[in-house]
Amino acid sequence: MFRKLIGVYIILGLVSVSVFTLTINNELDELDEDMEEYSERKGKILFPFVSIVRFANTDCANTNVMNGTCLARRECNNLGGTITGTCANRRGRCCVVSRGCGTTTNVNNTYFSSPGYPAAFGGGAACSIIVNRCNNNVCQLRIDFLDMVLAQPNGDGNCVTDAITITGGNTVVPVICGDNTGQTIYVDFNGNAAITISIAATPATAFRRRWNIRLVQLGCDCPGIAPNGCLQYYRGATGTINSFNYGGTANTGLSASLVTGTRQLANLNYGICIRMEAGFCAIQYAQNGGLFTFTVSGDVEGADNTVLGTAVGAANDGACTTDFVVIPNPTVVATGVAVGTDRFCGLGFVPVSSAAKPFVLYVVTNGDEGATINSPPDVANRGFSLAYTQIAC
Ligand SMILES: [Ca+2]
Ligand SMILES: [Ca+2]
Repeated sequence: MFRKLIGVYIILGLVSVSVFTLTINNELDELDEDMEEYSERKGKILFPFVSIVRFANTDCANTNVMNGTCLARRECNNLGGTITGTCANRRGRCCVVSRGCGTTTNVNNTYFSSPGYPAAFGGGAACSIIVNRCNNNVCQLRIDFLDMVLAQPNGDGNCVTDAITITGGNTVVPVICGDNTGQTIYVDFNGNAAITISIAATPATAFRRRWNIRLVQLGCDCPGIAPNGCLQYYRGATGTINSFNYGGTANTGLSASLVTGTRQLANLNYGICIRMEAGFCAIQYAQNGGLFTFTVSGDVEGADNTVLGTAVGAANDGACTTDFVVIPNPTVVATGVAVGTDRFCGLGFVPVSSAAKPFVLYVVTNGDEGATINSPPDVANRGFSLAYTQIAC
C-alpha cells in the first residue's frame, strides 16, 4: 500500500514536471537560456527544482557601433529592443534599445537618434526624449554625442536654428548646436526627476542634420562618474579638448556687427574636469596644430599667419572680458615663470601648466560677438582645440 502511494506521487510528480516544462517551453521558448536547470531525483524529490540563472546586465559589444546591454531575451523584447548577439556565455542576449522623438526611456545604453537616421533629417517639431533613472543607485547621465550634426549658430554664436536643450538635471547645461560629434557631457540627476533632452530642428532652414546619442546611466559608485557639476570629464594622461562646435570651417553667417560670424557658441559658463591620474601632479595645456585652434576673441580675418596661433595673437588678463578660458594659477611652460593671471583669450595660446587641483578648465563666453565700448567685434572665431598632458610627480 505504502509503495503504491509512493508510486502515485512519483507519477503525479512526473506529470507536473512535464506540464511545468511544457508551460515554460511555450511561454519562454528558451528554457535552456533564460531559466534553466531543473532536476529531479526520482523517489526522493517529487517536485521539480527550478533555479533562475542570473547574469550581470553589463555592456555588450556587437558588430556595429552600438553597444547593448546583456539581458534575457524576453526582457529585451519587452523593452522593444533589438537583439544583436549573445552574451554571458550565451545565456543572455545583447540588447540594443533605440528610441526616437517623443519617447521615454529608463534603460541604460538607450540610443536616441534623429528620424530616419543615418539619413539626413530635414527638420520638424522639437524632438525630445525623457530619461528616467533605471534605479535609485543611478546618479548621473552620460550623454555621448556619437554623431551630432546640427545647423550652425547665427553669426553671434546663438543657436537660433537648431538647438539641444537639456533640462531636469542638477547640472546647468548650455544650449549647444552645430558640429558636436565626439563630444560627451555629464548631467547629474536631481533625485528622481527625469532629464529631458530636446532637439529643435527648424525645417525652414534647409540643412542635412542628423544625430545619434548614447545615453549611459552611471551608478553613484561607478568609477566612470564625473565629479559633481563637471559638464565634461576627461580621463587619461593625455587628451584633446575641443570647445563645442569647434571645427575646421568658418561659419557662413554674419554677426550682428555685419562681419563674418563665429562658430564659437555664446553664453557658455562651464567646467571641464580632468581626472588626475595616478603618479601625476600637474597638467599642461597647449593649442593643437593649425592657425585657428585657439581663436576665442579678436579678428581672425584681420590677422595674418604671424599672429594667428602665435604668442603675438595670445591675450590674457584684463584683455579677456567677453570670451575666455580660465586655468588656475598657471606657469608658462617655456620659462617656468608664473603667468600672474588665470584668463586666456585672443587668437593664440602660449603653453601653460598648472599644479592646482583638481584639474579644471573653465570656459566662458558672453551673449554675442559684437563690439563693446573698448574693443571692435570678434570676427570668425572658432573656439579652441587644446591638447592636455599630465605631468608626472
Ligand atoms: Ca569670441
Ligand atoms: Ca562673445
